[in-house]
Amino acid sequence: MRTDTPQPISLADYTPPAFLIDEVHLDFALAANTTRVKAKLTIRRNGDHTGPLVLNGERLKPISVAVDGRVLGDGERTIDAEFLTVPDVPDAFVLETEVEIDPENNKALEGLYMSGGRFCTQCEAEGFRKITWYPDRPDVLSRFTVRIEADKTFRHLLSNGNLMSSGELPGGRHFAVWNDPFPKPAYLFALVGGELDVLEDKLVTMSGRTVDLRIFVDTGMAARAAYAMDALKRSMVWDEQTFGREYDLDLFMIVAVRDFNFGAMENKGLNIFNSSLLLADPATATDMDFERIESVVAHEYFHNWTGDRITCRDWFQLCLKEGLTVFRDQSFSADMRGAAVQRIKDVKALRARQFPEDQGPLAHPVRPSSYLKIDNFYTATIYEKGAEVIRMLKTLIGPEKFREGMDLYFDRWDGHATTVEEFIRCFAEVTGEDLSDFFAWYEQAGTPKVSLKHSYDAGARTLQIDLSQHTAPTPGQPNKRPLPVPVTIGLLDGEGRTLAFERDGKALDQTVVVLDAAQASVTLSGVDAAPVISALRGFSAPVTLTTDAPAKDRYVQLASDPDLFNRWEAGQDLARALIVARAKGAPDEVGEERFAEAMGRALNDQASDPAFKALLLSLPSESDLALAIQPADPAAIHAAREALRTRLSLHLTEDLKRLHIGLQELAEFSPDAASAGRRALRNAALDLLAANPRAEIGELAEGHYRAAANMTDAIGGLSALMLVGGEAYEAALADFFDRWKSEPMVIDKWFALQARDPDESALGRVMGLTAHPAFEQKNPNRLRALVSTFANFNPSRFHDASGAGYRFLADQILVVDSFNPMTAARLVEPLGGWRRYKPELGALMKRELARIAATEGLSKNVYELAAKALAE
Ligand code: B3K
Ligand code: ZN
Repeated sequence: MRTDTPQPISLADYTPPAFLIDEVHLDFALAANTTRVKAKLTIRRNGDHTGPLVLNGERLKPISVAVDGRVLGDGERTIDAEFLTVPDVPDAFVLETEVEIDPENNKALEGLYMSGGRFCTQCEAEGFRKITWYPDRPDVLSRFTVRIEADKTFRHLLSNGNLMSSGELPGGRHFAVWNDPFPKPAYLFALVGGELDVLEDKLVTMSGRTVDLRIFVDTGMAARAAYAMDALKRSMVWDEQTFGREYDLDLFMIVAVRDFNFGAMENKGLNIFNSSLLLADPATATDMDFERIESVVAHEYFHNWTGDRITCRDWFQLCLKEGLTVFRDQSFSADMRGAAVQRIKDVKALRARQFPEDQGPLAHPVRPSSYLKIDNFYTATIYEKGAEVIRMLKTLIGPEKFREGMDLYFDRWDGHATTVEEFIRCFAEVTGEDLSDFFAWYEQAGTPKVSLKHSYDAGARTLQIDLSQHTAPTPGQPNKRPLPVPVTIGLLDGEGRTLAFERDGKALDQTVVVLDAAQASVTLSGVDAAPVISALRGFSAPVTLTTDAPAKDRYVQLASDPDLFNRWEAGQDLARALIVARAKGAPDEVGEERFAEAMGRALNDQASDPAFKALLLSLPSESDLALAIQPADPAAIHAAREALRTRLSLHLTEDLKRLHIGLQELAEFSPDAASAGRRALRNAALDLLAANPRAEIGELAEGHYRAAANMTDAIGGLSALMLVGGEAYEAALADFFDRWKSEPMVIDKWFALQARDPDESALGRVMGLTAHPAFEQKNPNRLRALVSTFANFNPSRFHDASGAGYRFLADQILVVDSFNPMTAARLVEPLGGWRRYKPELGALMKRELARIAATEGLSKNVYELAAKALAE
């Protein structure tokens, strides 16, 4: 049992740094187990701060510490597990230190570590302190010069900024010196050393400067970086055109590594990527991979302005860079791939990840006010809800004022570390509006529930809409205040035609009603017929909406709402209600049949886009449904959802088969959105056909798998075959492994696919796979492919009544925590929501959490999440 209770860090306790650093010179002598790091820091006191110099440093083997050229004796400095303290220092001085570190045995993948025989770094949030002693906080900005020396077998020696010099050294060694002219915090430092292939390109920026672009990858893989390079160039142009932001160095580099704790990292001028988010070709990557690569390349590139040039004062301001940068990458993807489809996908992700977080023990505001480990706050709330808040701001003030506010922000804060208040202040200034109420979106956790009631007066041709909001308490926030919720509304008549109306004397097709109190009403006039209300169009606010509209209105919307988000949403709402009714033991068979007919019509709508239809066909996920039925019974939800899928499958068999044949692609593979949309629809049709597994469908799926000319179709075929099961599936699975065993990223897919198997045998299979020779617990991608996919995306099997699924997850968390706390902590979430499940299950989940929390030597990362999940 752990005896020390770690102390939280609070936003209210922020104080400016005591010392500032004007120049940093780092000198690395790279060696797998004994890398030497010399640091020369030009330091001065900040303002009238007094007191000792305290620098962060962890797992460093001290060699020497000197102030102004004089080596300090033992009595003149103290070194403990977390800090170097020098009690007596002048107001301005040069500190020189030397330490030794062991990159090869660094399996936490934080600081300097080795992946695939190469050196690489990950410093955000607090990894730099594992490289050298330093004020490891984002508000200390400095200019870095970095010298790297290594054996020539480590052919490329890279760091941030521009290459100043390089050359040969005696003894088969060489060196490179890099300088980054832009002041930056230590978390943006990066270093890479090793044998790599490079894909090169160039881009001429808006002011006519030529920037060299280089993507470094595993040897032999350069061709697989072509799509990422293309995405990078499109991102650079888009940021110029959309936000007026130009790239600032002469060189932009990306390096792909296989061992990485998350997706990618925006180090200044030297992004480091998880190879799964960078390398792609049609044979080994799915359309979803291409799509994610495009968006993550853009995201990390956009950080150059929102994150690097302007950074966060402290980690409580994380959404300042992350929410804003997600908003920027979502806007980019919308422009690249179509706004409606992109919006639907973004909202699906928000609901899948952020909504459960907001309803659970880890609910926190977009800007939290305390934490134990900042690593635990790289959450869907900070990222995805953070992006929603920016989107609402733009909706409320309009696109022109939004751009003006952004320009002011870039202008005012370039080269600084700042806060969310200062960001919002820019918009308040350009609009002249008081945005203090809006700021509550950053400070209040929880998903508001908005309800809409209406009354139509045919004689007066008026429509009154009454809106109200309520947010349930979240941990530490028992009382919630109303938030300003922008609700975008349009009207349809009973035939689905747009119904114009007037608001405040203005003729309109659509309007934004701002619900800025507990309740608000609006009266629209000139409404010629009893309307179908299309509310929260485009998902104009991150809330859950309930309305008093009858189901028939949803059918009108499903057939013809011009707002495609709401057209899709209508289908989801209808499906959700039918599945919930069945899961509660009151199936609405007539309703299900009616729904199947409406889906058939939607599928045959020639005007609508295949990518959109594919989204329409996929029913709300089981975890989404678990939020709608509380306490949740995953087995009942799974059965009810499958029943509706089977009915759709039966009802639509001929349509689905026709789509499957008609959408067969004969042309050469192209990753563009339209082609990907056709493949998505074809695979969705096959998936739905497999919901009614018969020999004939088994053959169809097998044929689909065997004929696949790209990874999207191979996985589509294999997944459908998995639903049918039997020998053909086992044979295909073995074939797939054999074919791809030397491609780690494809083998990750092989593990992930089996982790999603809804069959009763899945838990046993997943546990067995942890003993497979290809399972690597120390590689986060492989671990997540199996363990996290199972716990997050296979609810009916994870929530096995015996509790064996929970025990399996807890065992994995404890083993991984002993070497990689950050990744172990990311596995805790599926247990965290135990209160939302039926009591028998909840008790078993809680038992595993208690076992985790009581484990000796547990990391702060896992402790924080387990303890919060258990707190009353
Ligand atoms: N900023 C990084 C995330 C760092 C996570 C550290 N635990 C990637 C990104 O959001 O772009
Ligand atoms: Zn980011």
